[in-house]
Amino acid sequence: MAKDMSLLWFSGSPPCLRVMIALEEKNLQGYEQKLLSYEKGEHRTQEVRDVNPRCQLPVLTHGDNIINESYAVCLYLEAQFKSQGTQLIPDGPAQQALMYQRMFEGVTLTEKIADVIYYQLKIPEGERHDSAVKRHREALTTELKLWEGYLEKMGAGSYLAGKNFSLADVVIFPCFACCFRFGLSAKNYPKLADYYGLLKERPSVEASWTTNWQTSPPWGKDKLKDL
Ligand SMILES: N[C@@H](CCC(=O)N[C@@H](CS)C(=O)NCC(=O)O)C(=O)O
Repeated sequence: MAKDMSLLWFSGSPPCLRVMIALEEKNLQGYEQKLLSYEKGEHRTQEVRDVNPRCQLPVLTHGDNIINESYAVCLYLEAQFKSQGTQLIPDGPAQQALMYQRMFEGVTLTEKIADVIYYQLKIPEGERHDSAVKRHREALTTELKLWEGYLEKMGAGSYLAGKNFSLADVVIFPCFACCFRFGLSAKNYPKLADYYGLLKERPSVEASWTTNWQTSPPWGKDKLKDL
């Protein structure tokens, strides 16, 4: 059970999903939750600014500790609750090296996904260019093929950094969940699709799977269909 812990989150947000999966894996159910609406701008308040000057979610509060970066939250939870729930950092140096490597490659993956999915949201109308859209889509395709190759090399039923589920999966799975939510083709990325299917059945993911993950917004349904 989670004591003295609260989470500000959005439904359908990959960084928020990371934190929720980590909390479940560490058996930290029962924390206080506040679900905010991105569409209604509920994150642009003084209450949120006080815990994150960038007004971004997730924000986890544990006692007097406030953490508003999803990677930092995941590492913090594993460090504080090391012997509770799933061990999320493997023991051996080689396994740790691969785990941290994949985990932080997720930063690049996240950026490339955002460049494609949120281009219209991030770039004002007069500043958009078809050439930039094309370039971002090509860069994301190359990136996703790289991950497809990683999974192929790991073998069927494997996780991103080995035979056991780890922090690499906690942080990367939401990126792929986002891709499939926005129409990525399972046919074009069969290993990513298998991995997505494997993790979707994990109890920590099922417990964190909220309505927004079941549908895509009308503007985004086919966004990644042709990659
Ligand atoms: N680096 C942050 C990024 C968090 C982030 O981008 N959150 C988005 C939701 S997915 C957000 O709060 N966006 C609201 C905004 O930027 O106004 C993390 O990993 O926690």
